[in-house]
Order: sequence, then C-alpha cells, then structure tokens
Amino acid sequence: MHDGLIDLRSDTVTRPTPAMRRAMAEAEVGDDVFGDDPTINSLQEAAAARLGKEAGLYVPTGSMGNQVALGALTRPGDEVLCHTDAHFLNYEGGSPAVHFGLVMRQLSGEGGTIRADDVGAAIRAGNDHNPCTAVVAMENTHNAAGGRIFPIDEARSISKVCREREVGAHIDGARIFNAEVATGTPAAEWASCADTVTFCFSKGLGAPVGSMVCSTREVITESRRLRKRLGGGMRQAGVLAAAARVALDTGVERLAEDHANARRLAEGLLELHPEAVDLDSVETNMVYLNLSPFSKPGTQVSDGLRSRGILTLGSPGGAMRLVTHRDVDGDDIERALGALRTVLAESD
Ligand code: TLP
Repeated sequence: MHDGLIDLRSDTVTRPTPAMRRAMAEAEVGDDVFGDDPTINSLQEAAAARLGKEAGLYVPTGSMGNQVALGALTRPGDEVLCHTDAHFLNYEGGSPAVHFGLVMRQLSGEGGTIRADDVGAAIRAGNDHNPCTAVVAMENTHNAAGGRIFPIDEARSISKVCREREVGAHIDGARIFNAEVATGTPAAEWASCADTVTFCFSKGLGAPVGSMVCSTREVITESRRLRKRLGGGMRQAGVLAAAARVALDTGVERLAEDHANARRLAEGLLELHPEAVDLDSVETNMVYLNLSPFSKPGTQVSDGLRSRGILTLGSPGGAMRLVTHRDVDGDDIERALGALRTVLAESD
C-alpha cells in the first residue's frame, strides 16, 4: 500500500523496492545499441538461461516484446493464429497489423486456451488466395481470462503440431512466472513449446520497467533489428535492467503471496454472493468480480471504492478485474473486502 491507497488495477503499479533503487544507482552501464551495457547483457543471459533459450533481448515493454517476436517470425501478409482474447490482438493498438502487416486469425477456447486440434485444423500453407499461417500464439497466464494458466500438455500438443506443419510458435508469457509458481512447472517447460517467449519484469516481479524476449540467437538478432526499427534501442538502460535483475532474482517465489491474497479476496467476495466469483478460475493473481448479481455498473462500483481508498478499473461491463501484487498485503485485502461489501450493498 502506498499513500494510503490500495491499488488493485494491475500488478504493473508496484513501486521499486529499496534493493532495486540501490541496484539502479550502482548499475554499471554502457551504450546498449552498441551491445556495450554489461548490466543488460548479463540480464539477457540470465533470462535466456532461466527459460532454456539461447539468447534474450531486453525491451521497454511487453507490447514491444510481442511485436518484435511476431515480426521476427513472419513476413508481411502472413497469418497469426491466436485466442480471440489475446493481449496483442485487443490491447496493443492493432500493432501486429500496423507494424508487420500481419493478419490475426482468432480461435476460441475456455480460459484463454487454444486447442491443438483447432490449431491443426486452422493452419493453412498459403497459396495464391490465402495468407500463410506463420505463427501460433499462446498467452500464459491469460490476462483477459483472469490469470488462467495455459495447460502445459496443451502447449506441448500445439508445439508438436507447429513443428510438424513448420509453423512458428510464440508465447506471450508476460506473467509466465505466475504460472511457474502456481503449478511448480518451470517456465522453461512452456518456453520449450515455443520459438519465442516474452515475459515482463514490470508486472508481478515488481520492476519499474522492462520485458524480455527469449529465443534462438538468430531470432534474437532479427528481433534486435526490429526493436531498433520501433525505436526501442535504449542506450544506458542498464539503470533499468539492474532493477529488473533484482526482480528476476528475488521476485519469483514471492508471487505465491499474491496468489494466496487473490484467493482470499475471491473467497471473501463469494461470501457476499455465491455468483460473485468463479473460484475455480482464480489460479494466480487475478480475480474477476461478476457484477451482475449486484446490478451495478463497474464505473459506479469503482467510484464508490475510490472514495474509500481502493483503486480499481471501472469498466462499464459486468465484470471487474482485481489484481494482487507486491504492494498489497493481507490486511489490504481485508480492507478492500470491507469496502467492497459496503459499496456492493449500497442502495442507488
Ligand atoms: N497488460 C496490462 C494492460 O495492458 C491490460 C495489464 O494491466 O494487465 N501481454 C499481457 C498478457 C499483458 O497483460 C500485458 C499488459 C502485455 C502483454 C503488455 O505489456 P506492457 O504493458 O509492458 O506493454
């Protein structure tokens, strides 16, 4: 909690820890566009090793990570198969189309998971008429599905289909370490199912800035060229990478606390109404509050919570995403539940 506020809008809102600030102040730096920043180089190596890939590329944002990865695996006019709720499809400003001329072909699936059978049926080789399927994309954990984990067996089956059909695979692993901590399955197991995998330091891991793309040396060389094209060559960004390194080294195991807090929040909401939350869908650090039993628009609930010091995203729809992170502790969850109880019960 900062400034007396409890911020449940996203896990992107955490402030750097004292250890991160110290590491930033003391970071050795160089010009990373020349490949000279030792802190970035070391972070890239550590991240790649952790995901079992040859090389890594530090990028300013998860969005840029997705973009350079998709760009490196495709040619303009190619098709990307993805879930209909994929982040890069809905929340990155149409970037794959704008920057790389890609066509998005959407597959549906429970909990943000696309199925290998559907992928196999959808892949097309490309001819005079069709776009050629170049990449199949997975998201783990799945943001719009409420932080759901992409089942590892399905990822393995999709990877097999992709290899057989000579199609690339990408994982938007913005929160892949939440999946690792929740399941005990190493993030590298998912990464082995894809050619490119991204993850964010700036979400549950708690760093102020930055994401990583991991892949083969060849794909990372191309991604680096695309990062420059998008304006993402950041010079002495070792000051940022230093905080990201602290996040990677010390932030992973701690995610279990966020998961426990999300579960406590969901259980508390269920006490308000049995349909307030689908408890089975709370697998990591997100809770989707179903507002329909309370007959109140999200904007009204959000305004009521704000006046009680709780920040949420007040979408006009019937669900409200609540996200736990390092700057929210167990007491904050109880306080948030108290405020929710009052606001949801208020008469209009
Ligand atoms: N997600 C943000 C918002 O954009 C919605 C959030 O608050 O959750 N992939 C996934 C799965 C993401 O959830 C996000 C950010 C990104 C990529 C993009 O990361 P950034 O914000 O660093 O570009």
